[in-house]
Amino acid sequence: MNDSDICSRVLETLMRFPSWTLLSHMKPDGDTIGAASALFEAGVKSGRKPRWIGPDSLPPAYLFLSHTGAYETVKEYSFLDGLCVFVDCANERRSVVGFPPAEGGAFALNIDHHEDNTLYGTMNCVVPSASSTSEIVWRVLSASPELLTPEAARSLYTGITADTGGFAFSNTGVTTHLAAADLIEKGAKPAEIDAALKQNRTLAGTRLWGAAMSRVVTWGSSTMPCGDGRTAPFAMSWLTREDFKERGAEAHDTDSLVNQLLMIRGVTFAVLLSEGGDGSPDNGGHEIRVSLRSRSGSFPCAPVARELGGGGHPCASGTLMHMPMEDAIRTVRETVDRLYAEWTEQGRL
Ligand SMILES: [Mn+2]
Repeated sequence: MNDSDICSRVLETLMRFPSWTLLSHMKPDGDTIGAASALFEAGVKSGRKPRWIGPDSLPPAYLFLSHTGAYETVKEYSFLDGLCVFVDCANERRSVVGFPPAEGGAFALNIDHHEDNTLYGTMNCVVPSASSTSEIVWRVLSASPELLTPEAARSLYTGITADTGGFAFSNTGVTTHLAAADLIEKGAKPAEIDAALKQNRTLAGTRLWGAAMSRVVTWGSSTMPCGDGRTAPFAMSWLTREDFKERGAEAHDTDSLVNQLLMIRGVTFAVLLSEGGDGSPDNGGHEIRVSLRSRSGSFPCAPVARELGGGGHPCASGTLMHMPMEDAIRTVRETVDRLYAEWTEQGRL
């Protein structure tokens, strides 16, 4: 079955169920929020009563999108029936804990673009060639234009810009721009969306970025040394709990900060470590969120993330580490160096 067949079957499936539960992934990003917001709108337009849940609260920057007020933070469930739509979740553990539920006869529809998606759904609509889940949802809803309202168009355009870094990453393709053009025609306003997403950094967040920028380090490897006119390919920075506290900054203030490290000349691989939690053993102890980005087609960051217990895309991935910051910094750096050396040895670079 080709991608457009799958997309039309998704629409049929959606229309078969009178109640929908939309599930977004943990630490929700623009894509899972935009795509779910548009599906919620489509549900309302087609006379359904959708519900929208996820394990973490939505970042304030996205609250301008429709139906975000209906979003519920739910950590765990034991009962689910009707249609459950997993939105942008590579595996079922990325969303609310408890799937498959002990009770209820839920039909799981898995709509995603991660290439490591585990196909956990009753029905899987996984299109790795799509820039974003929002792009897939655009294809799905396009077959029924009355569902693609100006509000839905705004949400999907937001999801696509978020996952493509504003049409800049290598996942941006012809279809991405066709989708964007169609969404503008349907009522999405690029400048309004850009202002909502980008002109909203707090002063505390700005100062936090300053702290991360001022301590960034770069390094080479035994096979790609610095010097001799070559620049270091790896960059790393970190933020401790104290950094956040001193400036009154919050966890979501680091959103997209790691991408800035990729703007250093010569850098193709960037890492940001950011400390969360309260550090007490009762609450899980140390919690370091690791964000990885790669611009190099030959050395993706997903294998590094997997080695550290996480996952993601070739150009953007992440993991969570439970150890003191100094140990996490050392472990990440050693893992990058080791994998890079291995890949060089295997002639993959
Ligand atoms: Mn996505």
